[in-house]
Parts: sequence; structure tokens; C-alpha cells
Amino acid sequence: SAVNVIGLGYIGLPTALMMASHGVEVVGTDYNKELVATLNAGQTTFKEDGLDELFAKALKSGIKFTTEYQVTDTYIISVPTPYDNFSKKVDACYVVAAVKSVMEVCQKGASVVIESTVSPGTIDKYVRPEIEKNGFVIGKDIHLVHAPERIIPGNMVYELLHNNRTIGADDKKIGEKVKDLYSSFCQGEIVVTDIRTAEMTKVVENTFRAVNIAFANELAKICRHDNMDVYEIIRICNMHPRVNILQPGPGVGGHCISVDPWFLVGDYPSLAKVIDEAMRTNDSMPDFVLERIYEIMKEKNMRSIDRVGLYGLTYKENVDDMRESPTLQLLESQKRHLAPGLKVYDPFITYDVVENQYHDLDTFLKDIDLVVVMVKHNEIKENMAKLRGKYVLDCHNIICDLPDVYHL
Ligand code: SAJ
Repeated sequence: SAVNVIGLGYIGLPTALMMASHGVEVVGTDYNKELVATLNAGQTTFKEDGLDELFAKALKSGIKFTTEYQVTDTYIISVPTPYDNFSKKVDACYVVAAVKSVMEVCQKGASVVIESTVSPGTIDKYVRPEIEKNGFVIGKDIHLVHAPERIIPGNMVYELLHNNRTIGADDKKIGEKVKDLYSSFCQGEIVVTDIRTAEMTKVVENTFRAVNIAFANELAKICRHDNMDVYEIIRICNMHPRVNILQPGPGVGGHCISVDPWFLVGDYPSLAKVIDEAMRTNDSMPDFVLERIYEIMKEKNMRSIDRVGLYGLTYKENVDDMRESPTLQLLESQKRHLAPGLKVYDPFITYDVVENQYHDLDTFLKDIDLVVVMVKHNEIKENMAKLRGKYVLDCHNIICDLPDVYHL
């Protein structure tokens, strides 16, 4: 049986490659012609450990890439769900558009699997009617499934193979059928449940992490207030068998942890109070870093912010993804304070994104006196010695054996 994976981004591409290299007949579809051309020219479109090897294997197994939708038994939809930071709402328009295109080619008996993360209730409210509009009876003519992804950028290929997964289907038999498909490569346990539960679990998992990061960030603020070492406190607390505190940081980025919990706040404003407060705490961190920068500048008699440099533009370490990144949030906020001039460098971002951006670590360091470690890329750990003689605001507690290191 053949699969058409629709949307060849961070999730769709590795999923398509994984299935293809495990004997499934796969066609990958994306509306972006350039992306399809790049893949057909034998190149992947982003960096991930093991992705290129997986790509080579999938090509050998005969995977195809095209801009057209195919007639297959199963459609896996993994298109983006854009998010409006201002209204705190997610837009399922790409998911609905993809389903609409699938309806134009699919035949009775096909399964439509939504992998994209959606706000709970979206599939019933927007996807189901799109299918029914075409005269199909769901559960009889077309089977609808939600299989939310769980892989973490930076370790995607490994996690795709090993993570447990959730399959949501209102018809158990169909759930089991799609489970068999994912079992072609997934070595983790696959739980079959209903669609609404699957939608909710995905958002709740990311909310759990957001709330726990917020707790660590709040501790950092409390400890700063009375000059206590938050890292030492967390380290000792985590020696307790039932305590496992996460790490504070300069903010929370990415398209998941900083976004999904807002779905619950939006849908249950009078109930999701802890979540709401946690999200605000995480969102306040870039401003907290900015305050720390001004404090250090004052203490060290630094007059101009243009001798301050932000190291890292991506939303986390060792990836090239900048979505909702704390550094971009900080720069936005600084613009509002009418104090431009901060310098920026990231080894993973080789093209110009913001003003005063550098593409070479040595030149960047030459032009600044205070380095703010925004992202714990391996590169900075490898080049730690180059920071000697600078003031450092280490937002991740990774710089050791240097004088003049400040923390959150
Ligand atoms: N962060 C902290 N402190 C920590 C851990 C993370 O400040 O202790 C920050 C990171 O620096 C980053 C943000 O949180 O800015 C999110 O990073 P992450 O590594 O926690 O997660 P993501 O967004 O890369 O991936 C998450 C994962 N979800 C969970 O772990 C519950 C992943 O499994 C999901 O598949 C992914 O979201 C998704 O696509 O939903």
C-alpha cells in the first residue's frame, strides 16, 4: 500500500524518508517547487543528525518528490499550522487546504492522517466538514486519523525510530491499520485512542514542558532577587527522588512549546490559569535578560550597548530554526526601548536576518566587550577560551573557568 506524505518540512520529510527506507512505497508532495527541486536534485533542506544517510537510503528505495497530490491508500498531512503571536490563535488553513486537495484525488477507502499539531477540536470543527462536503461519509468512505508527532529538533531521526506514539482514530480498526503503517519503522509503543484525545495529549505534553520551564525561570528570578545560585539550588533539589526541575534560560522559543499551551489558554481562559501565568513568565525572559545587560553595563561602566553582542539567534542549540527565538524576541523588545545597536552572531545562520549581524565569531568578539550567551551551541563550548577578557552574561550556565561571568 502506498502513502502520500503532504508537506515536506521538519516533520514530513523525515517521516516520509523513514517510511520509504522501511519498505513503504512513498511519494512526498509539497506545493513549494523549489523545495521539491532541491530534494529531486539529491539534497536535503535542513540539517539533522542522520538525515542525509536516511535520505540516501530512501532514494535507493524509490521515494519520489513532486508538487502533485497522488492517488494512494493513505495520506499523511504534515503542513505547518501558522500561529499569530498577537491574537494567540493558530490557523488551520494549511491543514484544511491540504485536505481539500486530497479530496480532489482520493478514492473511497483512503485514510487521511493529520500529523500537524492542531488546537484541540480542530479536526472535528474544520477537517471533518471539508471531507463531508465532498459527499464522503467519514468512517465508511474516508477514514480520518490524527497521529501527532513527538520528535525533538536536534535528535529527530533517533526519536522518530524510538519514541512512543499516539494514534487517534474514532474507528478502532482503522487506528490499528495506521498503527501497522507506523510500526514499519517505529520501535516505540503505539497507543490507539480517539481523535479528540490524541489532539489533547499532544498539546498537553508541550504544555507540561512549558509550565516546568516557567517554574525554573521563576526560580531564576527569585534567586536573582536575593543573589542566590539558582543552578546549585536546582542541582541539589534534583537529588531528591521525586524532584526534577528543568533549566532556566533566556526564554522559550520554537514552534511548539512557546505556542501550543496558548491553545488551552485561548479555549479555557477562566480555567487554564497556571498555564497562562507560566506562558507569561517564559515570555518575560528576554526582557529579563535585557535588564541584566543594563545592570552589567552599569556595573562595568560600559556606556554604549553597541559593545554588547548576543551569541545565538536560533531558538535552541545546534539547530538552524529561528522560529519564536528568544534572541529575536529580545531584539524586538529592545527596538521598542529605542536602543538599537546590539550585535548578533550565530554559527548556524549564514545569511542576514537582523541588523548588526556577524558571520564570523572572531570579528564578532573583537567588536564587543560583553558577550550574552543566548544559545548553548556546541561551538561556544568549543571556543570558550576566546571569551577570556570579555564580560560574559551566560544565560545557560555553560561557561566555566573564566572570570567576569554573570548569570540570569
Ligand atoms: N528550554 C529551557 N529550559 C529547559 C529546556 C528547554 O529554557 O530546561 C527552552 C529551549 O531552549 C527552547 C524551548 O525551551 O527555547 C523549547 O525547546 P525543547 O528542546 O524543550 O523543545 P522543542 O520545542 O524543540 O520540541 C518540543 C518537544 N516536546 C516535548 O518535549 C514535550 C518535542 O518532543 C515535540 O515533538 C516538539 O516540541 C513539537 O514539535 O511539538
